[in-house]
Amino acid sequence: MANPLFDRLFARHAGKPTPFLHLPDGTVVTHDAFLRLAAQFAHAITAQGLVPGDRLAVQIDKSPEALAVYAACVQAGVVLLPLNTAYTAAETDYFVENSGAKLVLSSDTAQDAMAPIAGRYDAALLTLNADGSGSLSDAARGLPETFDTVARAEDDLTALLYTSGTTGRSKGAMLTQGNLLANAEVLTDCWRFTSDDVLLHALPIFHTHGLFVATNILLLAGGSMIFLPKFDLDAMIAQMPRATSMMGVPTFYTRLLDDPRFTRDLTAHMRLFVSGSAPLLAETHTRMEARTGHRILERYGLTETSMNTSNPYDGDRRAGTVGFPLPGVELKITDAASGEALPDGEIGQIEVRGPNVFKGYWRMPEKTAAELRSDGFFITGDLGRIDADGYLHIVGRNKDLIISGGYNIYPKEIELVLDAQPGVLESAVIGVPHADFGETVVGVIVEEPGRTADLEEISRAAGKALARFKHPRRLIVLDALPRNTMGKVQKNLLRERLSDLFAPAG
Ligand code: MLC
Ligand code: AMP
Repeated sequence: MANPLFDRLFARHAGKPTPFLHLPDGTVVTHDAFLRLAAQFAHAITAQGLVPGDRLAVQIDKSPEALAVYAACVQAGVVLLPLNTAYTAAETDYFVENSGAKLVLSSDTAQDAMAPIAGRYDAALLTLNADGSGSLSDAARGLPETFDTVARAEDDLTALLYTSGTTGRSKGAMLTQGNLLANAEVLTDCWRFTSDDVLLHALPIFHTHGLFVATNILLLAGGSMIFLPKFDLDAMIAQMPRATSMMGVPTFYTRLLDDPRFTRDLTAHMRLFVSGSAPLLAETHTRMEARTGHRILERYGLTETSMNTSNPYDGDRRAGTVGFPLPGVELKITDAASGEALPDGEIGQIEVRGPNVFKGYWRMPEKTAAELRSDGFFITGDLGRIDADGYLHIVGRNKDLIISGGYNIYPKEIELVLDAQPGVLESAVIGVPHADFGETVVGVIVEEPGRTADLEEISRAAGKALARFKHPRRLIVLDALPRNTMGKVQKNLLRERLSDLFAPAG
């Protein structure tokens, strides 16, 4: 019986002793070993009572076993809900409740914090640690190494990826088998991935970039990945000579370029460097070419759509642009007020349609209707312009969003926490330029009349409520927030005023 995603990405490798994952300690996980483990996990997961369509929430460290959970879910028709390991218990609580997850997977160390959450929503709890140990592995040991793949249609869900919202409530983007497969096929082709490729993989696997873009392409092409637990400069430099390709966020590139060991020689074996998830400075592009001779290939995507545009593999990769729509993707620039398409050259909102575009937000029909038009076009919230040669330039966002080191941070969520603190009348959270993370979070606070806000106490409160990467790196007290005549906070003015906060000294 058919399961398009499993058949195309995984089943074709069954029984093959070819390398799939190269681990930093020299161990190699073959395709065959990976699939046998995935089948055992599929048995262990379904033994918990999960049936096709049920959700499995995972908040676990990156490891080959963690990746096998993805394969197991696809094979068993279970919907995967990967969560950033940095999320606090309070944040995770919402995802488990909203998704109605039947099973939660955490590490042993997080088990005590997770147990009450799982208990509250009647979900089972198992563990999987970075070294592959845990109660899931215990349960899987000795189970059959093959699993009867569950039949799925292209329209069936594979994953729920939560993206934050401008209202502060995260939304679960429903990604189908067809969405992921279409994108993987197009990208494998456009970026010329083959079974000879070895991808240097240092991205987290709880976001679309590391989980779907990187992994699905390499599975489809039959290549392998040097699978690092996270971005680590020394490990990247050590492994680079064995790799043919790398996918990263701009911070990867600026960190590599700040290291004198990152040279033309070190990258001589590489054929492709891809960047995305955040704007790549033209300066980084230029420095990269001058240092290594490689021109970074920048592409543009979103959780809801996977990848939409890419600079060309052959042809001019233009700094400061994200290239052309991928085959099968329709893209238009529209007027935000009327929704009408604008002529090339004009700035407007970017809308996309194609087999890559998600099915909607989990159990949020109003939010789906607000962003996904009935004709299939998705309103990305990004602002762009198409130049005379057809290249797309992203010029801004009409959603209030900060991207720090490739992580999306919605100011509203942080403002809600700041506003609730004693002595705070109101707050505005903005992103300011930061050399390492691209942008970083700054909280602007207005105190209640006659009261003083205790900034240290506020930082502590934010620390409890929010994942570390969302914490304001600076809290600034102002007498008032700048507002326009409609009463709306003018964050652009705050950004201008505070743009030098993290500027390098001198
Ligand atoms: C870690 N920290 C961050 C951070 N990552 N703070 C802000 N922004 C981030 N992105 C915190 C750490 O908790 C730590 O806190 C401090 O900052 C310094 O940590 P570090 O050691 O310098 O960070 P590191 O662990 O090296 O992580 C940085 C990073 C990582 C850039 C390598 O964030 C990363 O891998 N980002 C990739 C994100 C990604 O995959 N995005 C794709 C989304 S999909 P303390 O306590 O020490 O101060 C998408 C669609 C698309 O957007 O188009 O692809
Ligand atoms: P996410 O919601 O995490 O999937 O992030 C998607 C957002 O990342 C997009 O809406 C863009 O704002 C941003 N993004 C992704 N790729 C690029 C890029 N190459 N240049 C600029 N912004 C990008």
